Amino acid sequence: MTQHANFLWGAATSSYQIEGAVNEDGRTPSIWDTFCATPGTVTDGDTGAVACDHYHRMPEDVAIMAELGLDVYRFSLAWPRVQPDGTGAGNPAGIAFYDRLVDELLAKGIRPWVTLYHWDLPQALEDAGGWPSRDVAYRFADYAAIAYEALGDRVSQWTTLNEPWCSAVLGYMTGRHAPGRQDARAATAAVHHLLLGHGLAVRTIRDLAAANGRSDALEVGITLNLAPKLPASDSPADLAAAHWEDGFANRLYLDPLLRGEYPADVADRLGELGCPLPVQDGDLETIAQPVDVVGVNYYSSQMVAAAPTGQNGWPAPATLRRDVPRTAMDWEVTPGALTDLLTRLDREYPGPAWYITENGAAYADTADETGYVDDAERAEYLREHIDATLEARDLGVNVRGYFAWSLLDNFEWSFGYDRRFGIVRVDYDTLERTPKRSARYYAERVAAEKKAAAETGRL
Ligand code: PNW
Repeated sequence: MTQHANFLWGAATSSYQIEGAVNEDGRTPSIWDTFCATPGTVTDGDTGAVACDHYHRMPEDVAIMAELGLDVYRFSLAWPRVQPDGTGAGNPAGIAFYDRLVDELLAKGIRPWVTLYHWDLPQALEDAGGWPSRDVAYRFADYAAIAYEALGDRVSQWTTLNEPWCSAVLGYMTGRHAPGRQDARAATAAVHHLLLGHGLAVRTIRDLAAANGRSDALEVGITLNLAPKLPASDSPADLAAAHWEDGFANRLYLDPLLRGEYPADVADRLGELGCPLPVQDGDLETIAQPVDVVGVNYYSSQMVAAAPTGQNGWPAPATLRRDVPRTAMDWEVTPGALTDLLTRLDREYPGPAWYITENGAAYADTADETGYVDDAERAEYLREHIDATLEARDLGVNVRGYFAWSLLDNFEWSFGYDRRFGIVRVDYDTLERTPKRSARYYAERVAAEKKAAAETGRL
């Protein structure tokens, strides 16, 4: 694995949230196209059919990244563009878009960082059972091979999955995300098959990189959404509630990936609830393939208290509202918990390089007549969380980069276009892009940090 000379500064997006062009060049429907077409699922009936029209405006968006001085751009591939049926051969016309994107980035000196799966599963694979079906893990590894064969000559940074918790829990348990199923047993099967798919894909990518003499440059890993769960008091009941929440949200992914075993307390409880993890012989070895990188998507932390057991015996701890600022998502702004999270990760799961692969905030933006947004709150949110990240680095944590979420205002899943996370405004009538104050802040901060790093010669 490569150690970069410097901390990397970037911004992130995902395919369904920005691309639009859902029927072009052989792309087939994903579970999000289907979900958006289902009444009552997404605010105002919004869909990703046009989104930011990034598919047609990609060079303009890369030019904005270059103006901001970004080192690296994290984006995802739409599986139904690359391999429309979710099985079989790749689709040259769909792959050509990512070829152009990668070439445009490299021409501007921006490193491409590819995520293979940011939630847009080909509908054909959901129809075949989706992530609760073991077969989809093997289909994912085949897709990873197609993607790596197409782009691996120019892309060294590969992330398998974005936030498997969201895919499994929001997709198959609460039904808030596509495919909108509400079946806890299916959700825990999805957890295991997502992780298995990750491990199979890591193995596939490493083998292909080795066969092509590219292993030295390769950095492969996964991105998790991790949120500290803080007990409301030292009472045994509150401590147990926080431990369960940490187990179900965080340890259920970290432990198999980085220690090769599911956390026994969580796995046992899921079994008792009739929702076992469908582990077969050899699966944990596959899941625990060494990774170079673990991406951390961090937005908030939660304070947890004991509460009566919920539906069907599921633990249902209460989340307490603290007296702290909140974003338009109603998420509490808790930058200090990010420093604590990173120090805990490096201590309890040593080995990988950590990157903040998403961090940002939705606020109720108001644009002036030129489209400019004076989003002082978002700039402040970024400042506090960059400070928190660099504090962890200065404490010795192996954290190597930071990505703002998001480059552009975009399709915020079940909230549609009603929540804006961009550092760049998108006018959804004209599709015009206008950097916000937060983008100026970020560009200045990145420039200052790079200058300081060059002066001190810091690695
Ligand atoms: C992440 N939750 O999603 C995703 O990676 C992005 O695509 C998304 O736009 C961003 O965060 C902002 O929401 C999450 O309910 C969605 O805890 C929901 C949750 C967490 C992350």
